[in-house]
Amino acid sequence: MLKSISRVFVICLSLFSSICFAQVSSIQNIQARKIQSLNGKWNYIVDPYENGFYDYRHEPFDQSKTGTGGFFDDKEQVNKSELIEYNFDGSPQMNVPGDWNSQSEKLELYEGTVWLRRKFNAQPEKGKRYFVYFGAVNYEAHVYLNGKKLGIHKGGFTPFQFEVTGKLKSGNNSLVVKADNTRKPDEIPTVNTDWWNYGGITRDVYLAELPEHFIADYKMQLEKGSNNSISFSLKLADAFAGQEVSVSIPELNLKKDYKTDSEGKISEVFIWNNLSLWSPENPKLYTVNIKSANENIEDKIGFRTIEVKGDSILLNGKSVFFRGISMHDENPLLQGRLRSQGDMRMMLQWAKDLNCNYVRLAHYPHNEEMIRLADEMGLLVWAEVPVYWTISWENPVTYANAKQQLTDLISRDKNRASVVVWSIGNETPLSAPRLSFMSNLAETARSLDDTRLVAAALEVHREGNTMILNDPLGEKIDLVSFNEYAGWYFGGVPSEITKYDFNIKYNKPVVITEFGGDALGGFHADENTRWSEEYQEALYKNQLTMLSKISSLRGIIPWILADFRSPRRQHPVYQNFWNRKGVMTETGKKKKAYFVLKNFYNQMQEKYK
Ligand code: GCB
Repeated sequence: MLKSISRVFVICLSLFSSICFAQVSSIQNIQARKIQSLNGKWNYIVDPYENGFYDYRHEPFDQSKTGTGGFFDDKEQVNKSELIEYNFDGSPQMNVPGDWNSQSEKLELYEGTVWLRRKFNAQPEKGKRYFVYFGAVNYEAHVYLNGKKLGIHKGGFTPFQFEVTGKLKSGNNSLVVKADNTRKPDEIPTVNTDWWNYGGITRDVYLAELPEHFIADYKMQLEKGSNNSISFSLKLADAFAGQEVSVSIPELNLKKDYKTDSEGKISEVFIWNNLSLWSPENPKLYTVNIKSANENIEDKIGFRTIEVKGDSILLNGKSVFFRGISMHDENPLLQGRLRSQGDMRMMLQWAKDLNCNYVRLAHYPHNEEMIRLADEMGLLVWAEVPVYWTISWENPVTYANAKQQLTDLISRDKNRASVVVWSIGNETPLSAPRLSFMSNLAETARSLDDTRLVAAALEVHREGNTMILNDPLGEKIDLVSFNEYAGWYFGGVPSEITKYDFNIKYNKPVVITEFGGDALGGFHADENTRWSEEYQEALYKNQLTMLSKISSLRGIIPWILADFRSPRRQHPVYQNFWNRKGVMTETGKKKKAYFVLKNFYNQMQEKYK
């Protein structure tokens, strides 16, 4: 189950090049390692024609045998007659982490290649291993150190790293990233989404220094359905046997000593009674220390169970109602991706103020820090991969990409008590190839982690006034979750919503993953007037009345906490590239619907006490 850093998937693009690229699952708990931050000001060059990558015959410089001319060389003119048509030092700077769209007006709508360069000092020591680690780059990253290609990574929201042992220079080093956020039909996500395609190095960058035989990965969680059976496993970066490792939780006086086996692994399940279980009401985290000869990793881990029984969801054995809200990885105030812990805390605090116990982090993996904050602040999490709308279901490379993103998400967040649901996608249209693609993803999620629920946001279809859910994928997942936009995309004005009823094929807990409608904050009219706060308020009231008819309703996650940016939303008066379905505006003002929802959550909290 554990994925090792040494498990290298080498994908050779040998048909058209001699370059190979490697993907490894990321180092567990990077923040607790010896790291040097490579965040800060990076120089950048906007390159719409990819001049820095291809020569005039459109041959990639970094694959030609006759020397290079690519921007990754980061050349400076030394001889006055030398021709070099780029210069990082003279180019503008942007903040990393940070999307480019929100940092330069010129780049607001830009999709394509931007080169980013950071110079840094290093003093590599013998016997140590070094990695450059990226929290996320959207979407395709080509990474170069001192002019040499380290590799390629695809996928805009998951971490990755490249080993630079032996490649790092003592003194000054040049790290160059070609980030390309061009949308393509066969990628994950595909060309069509309802969110801003923020490009760039959107999460932290580190240089990590690690000892030989370092601890690549570990997992510590309660076994499914048990409140005292702790499963612990660990994997070194290599198959080194006999490494002594101790694990302790000082607060519990718990200490265990192990030795790695011939594969460099440890795996044990042990009983420990009287754990204070994690829940939104009691977000208890224990400090866990994992020590080997050369490492001392500290983590904060919560223990809880999550299960489905019939149509109930049991958190620590007790029936729970998900008082949810969706959010994007976006700070509406800055109109860009969340860049700091402060940004993230603000969004989660807004959810808490609404009396939520649950957040859907839509529609792709959010920052690791966000999940750690959810652990700390007591919010359950629905975590998702960007398998969104019309994916290329029949392309095996697309499937491999989706599977990798899901694997990397689960690998990164498996020790976070807050995460209770792995979502394998959103609103994917019914077809046989899609069913097989999605079923395989569901199996992947279960094989990597059998302690959490697996779900997807499905769709309903309508016959008369009945909304029918009979998607065959429903068999393979734990929740009946679907998006439903009565009163907005269909069904007339809000007062007509209550005419609907439901025909749901599966006897499983129902968690509505989306409903909602747009309202421009501050625009007031009667409840039949589109875009008004009153329309949205009436929509919420009637939705809640309609949904309360579902006896197996165990949660709702309205769409969405705050207005967010989307190129699909073009009404010049009401939208202006904003999706206005937030119950809060882009400046954090509460719309009328906010209070309807909060009131409902207060009632649900009482009911499920
Ligand atoms: C949906 C999508 C979400 C959109 C929303 C909308 O069903 O899942 O990403 O933003 O509808 O506003 O239409």
